[in-house]
Amino acid sequence: MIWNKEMECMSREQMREVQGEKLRKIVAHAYSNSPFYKQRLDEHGVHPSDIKTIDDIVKLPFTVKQDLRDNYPFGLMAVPMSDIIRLHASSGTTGKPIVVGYTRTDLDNWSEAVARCLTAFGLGKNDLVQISYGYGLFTGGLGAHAGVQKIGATVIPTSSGNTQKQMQLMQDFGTTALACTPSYAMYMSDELQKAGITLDRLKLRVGIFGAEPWTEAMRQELQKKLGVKAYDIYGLTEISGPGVGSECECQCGTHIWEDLYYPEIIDPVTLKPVEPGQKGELVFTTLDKWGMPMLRYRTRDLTTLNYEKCDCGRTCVRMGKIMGRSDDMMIVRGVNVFPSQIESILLEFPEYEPYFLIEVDRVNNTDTFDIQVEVKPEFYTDRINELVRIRQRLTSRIQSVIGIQPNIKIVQPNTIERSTGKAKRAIDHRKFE
Ligand code: DLL
Repeated sequence: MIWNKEMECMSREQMREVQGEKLRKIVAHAYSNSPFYKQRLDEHGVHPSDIKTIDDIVKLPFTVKQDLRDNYPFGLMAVPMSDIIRLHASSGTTGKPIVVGYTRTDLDNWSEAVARCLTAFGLGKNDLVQISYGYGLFTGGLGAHAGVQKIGATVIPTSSGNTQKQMQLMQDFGTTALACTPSYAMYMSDELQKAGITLDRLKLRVGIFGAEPWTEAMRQELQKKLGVKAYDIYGLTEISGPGVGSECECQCGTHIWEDLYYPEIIDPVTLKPVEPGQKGELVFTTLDKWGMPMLRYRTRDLTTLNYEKCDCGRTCVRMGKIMGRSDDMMIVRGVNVFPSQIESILLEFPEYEPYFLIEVDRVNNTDTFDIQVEVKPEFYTDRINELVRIRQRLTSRIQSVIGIQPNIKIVQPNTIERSTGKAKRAIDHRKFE
């Protein structure tokens, strides 16, 4: 099923027309109503009249997270506050939170985007969707909520946490779809197993997982453990929230709803567009968001775009899995390390749990690279030789994939903190002056 066939399946030429038309309007709106954008565009010598087709987007300057921080809280709004009917915020790890504001039209467009995602997952009126993303300033809970209502399915607004109750309701209500971060889904599946709740007592069939990077190996694991088809849903606060794009039944790339959110991939160093299909930093322009439009916002997410038509019939561009944020990437002893690489490797080993914590520090001018991992309780034996052997295999595998040798620390089962939201999987203790 396709929620909005017209927008999701139009030809590339038509889409470019729609995008060009919308870009002209949103740039004119931002220029006339946001002092921030007026100044930015003036400084770059660009005027709204320079924007004629979607190709002209490259004339626009970029917007970055620091712009949102510098203009905290409402400096990027392009409508009077009386037209803003919702605020969300994202705290990030450092500094002031960033704040976003939505008009009624913005909320409608956002729920339209989420409705497209949910329909692409095969959900409809008869489904019961348990939303275990956090409700509140985080966009996950309320964003997913509005989309579920839009398609006429039943919302079970549990928010995150209180896992025992989540499991109870899941059984009692016959939840058919679970929406949460993949790390919370993994934790929940372990708890279900511990509680002896077998899959035949559940009606789950779809997982709506996103808000953090996760690997194909993790998908296989979650599908097996929860008895669902696990779909990726992507989004970010600055651009609206969950539902900027999602997979379809083919599970072969995340369709971006391009009539609402225009994606580009740039080289994060030269800031020039990369060759088609190449990896780079994802940049979004919101084409239909009026409260707080974003022009060429640099997401820091690293991925690729594929414009080939999908087997599902949708023509909207497909984004590859997010490799990680360029912010998350750590350079350890000169080598790029992404937490998702460790996740994939751990899932290759039946002995290990997919929970881990990377800690990097610098001692005597050399980077240390420690990884805490848990073995499954049945492998956590007193036989020290056994553990040494398992540890050695993991060390070699990580060294061969990443190129540097980690110091693996096997910790007791259930030691690494379980997450009900976005998992924290790396800590960098190094001080860079
Ligand atoms: O995480 C919005 C969201 C909520 C998306 C629920 C999906 C589901 P932020 O807190 O602003 O918003 O974080 C946005 O999270 O730039 C990516 O780095 C990461 N991210 C979000 N979805 C995915 C995904 C929400 N499916 C940041 N895969 C983004 C990988 C993701 N990373």
